[in-house]
Amino acid sequence: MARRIGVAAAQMGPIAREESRQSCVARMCEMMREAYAKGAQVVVFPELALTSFFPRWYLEDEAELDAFYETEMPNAAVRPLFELAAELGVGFYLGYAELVREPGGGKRRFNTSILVDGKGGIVGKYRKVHLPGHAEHEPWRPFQHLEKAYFEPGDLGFPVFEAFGGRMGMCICNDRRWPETYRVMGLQGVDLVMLGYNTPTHNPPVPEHDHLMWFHNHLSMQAGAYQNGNWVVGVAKAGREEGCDLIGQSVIVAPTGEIVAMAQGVDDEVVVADCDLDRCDEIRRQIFDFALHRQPQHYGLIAAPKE
Ligand code: CDT
Repeated sequence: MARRIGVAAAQMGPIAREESRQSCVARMCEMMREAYAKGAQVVVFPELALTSFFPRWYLEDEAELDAFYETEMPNAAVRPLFELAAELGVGFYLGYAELVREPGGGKRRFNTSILVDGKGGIVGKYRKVHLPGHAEHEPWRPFQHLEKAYFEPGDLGFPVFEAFGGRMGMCICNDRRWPETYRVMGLQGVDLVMLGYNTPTHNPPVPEHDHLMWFHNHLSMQAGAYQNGNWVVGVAKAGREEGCDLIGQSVIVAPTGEIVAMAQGVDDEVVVADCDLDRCDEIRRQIFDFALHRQPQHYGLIAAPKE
């Protein structure tokens, strides 16, 4: 039986600092309806899709910081999205900031995504492993990138979940630039990797790369798809958000590395592709047959602990 699924990349335009979660969820519900009408069975939303990208601000007030996180999922604000998913029979990937309260009063913070099935049930969770940016306030920057202060590295690895008739994987934004991300999921036979991103058009430490932001975005995802023989769906939060420009160009990439659908603008926008998961075999059998050709005895350094 053919393993085809309609996949939607639901790019979001900017989210203002004052925009409520209810408003974000209403925007996502509208896009989910559009995706469903266009034949999608699963919809991919961006990283940190319920709030503005708050790591751009140095926040000293802990209560102010905490307000950007979710302490339970689903919660009241997000429930309409889960209910619509169940009504339409459409699943989704959602990125959000997760706050875990520990019994002793401690707090753990993760940049998280979940995979929800067409019944509105959570089938998988991922916590971002590669956190970019810096841990201290750096006032010389035009905007901060404090992910290293506001999150700890994910502790769940790169799990793969049986859903939508195939093997689904997740990662988040900066993870997409790392070959290990895709390879660890590739070794588990992943068919489709979903990811959301918030990528500024300006990278203060290396402004000479600013004109390459769009190229590096696609380069990473196309390489990850081709080198492991899986589909990749990469979805932006885009546009001018609180004075900071974020790239768009959300894409759906085939296992051959070809872009089969791409968002045109930098606002809320849905693009859909009919993804044949069996196309993964074109690459996994004919080019990168791991069982036949991998030589892991030469790859030890990749997984060796850091010095
Ligand atoms: N959100 C996130 O991870 N953003 C980073 C910005 C790094 S600047 C090159 C990203 O990798 O897109």
